[in-house]
Amino acid sequence: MNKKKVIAVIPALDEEKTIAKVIRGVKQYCDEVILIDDASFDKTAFIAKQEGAVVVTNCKNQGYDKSIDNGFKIAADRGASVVLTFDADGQHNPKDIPAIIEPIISGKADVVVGIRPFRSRTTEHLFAFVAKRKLGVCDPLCGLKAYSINVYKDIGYFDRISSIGTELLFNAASAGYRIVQINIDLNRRKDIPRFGRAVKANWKIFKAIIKIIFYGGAKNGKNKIG
Ligand SMILES: Nc1nc2c(ncn2[C@@H]2O[C@H](COP(=O)(O)OP(=O)(O)O)[C@@H](O)[C@H]2O)c(=O)[nH]1
Ligand SMILES: [Mg+2]
Repeated sequence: MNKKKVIAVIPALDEEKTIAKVIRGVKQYCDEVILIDDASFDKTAFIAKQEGAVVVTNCKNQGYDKSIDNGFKIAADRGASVVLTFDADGQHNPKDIPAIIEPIISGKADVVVGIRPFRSRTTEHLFAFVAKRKLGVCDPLCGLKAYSINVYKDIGYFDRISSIGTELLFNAASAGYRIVQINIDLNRRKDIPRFGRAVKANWKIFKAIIKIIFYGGAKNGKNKIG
């Protein structure tokens, strides 16, 4: 039987404090790790290479969505069947990976989305409300998601509207792909989020909501997830 190749894509910006432990944890459950270092000022890329990740270093900051999109292209070229996204800051628990990838490996789902036990920002609640009503997605901004590579190959693009890692999920949901949602663990971040402090991060999320409503898959709500 052919084993399905699982590749993790980790977007990272200045995460030297946590990246070694994150990669070690993720490697226990994935065949390969691709780290997209988005012009970090610190040693994130150096440490990630030492830990055996495939590292892409952007010369200038391209943003979360472009970074993930690039990671998916590389994962597809490297023969991935399942691709998951995982944060570099230590908030996610690698022990959740088997449950996140299992529905795809066993052919029961095309996309699996984590549901975090808490959300930090007001706009995250608003985004979740919109996503739940439109498509039944409870926690669209959860950074821990897994995809069958076929979804990416069929629909593609994370970076068309830059909606913080939600575009492919919404387009897949709208197109009728099978979405499964799973409760995950979440540690608290000890320093400032790389998306910025409260006002900046809330503004980014608010723009993402508007983009998803008007341009993304969410406007087509006919394929509700159960
Ligand atoms: N490639 C890339 N990664 C980013 C960027 N901003 C944040 N990240 C990464 O995305 C993940 C989530 O970011 P974080 O600031 O912790 O968001 P929060 O968990 O919603 O507070 C972390 O792994 C960050 O290093 C960016 O501009 N580019
Ligand atoms: Mg975080």
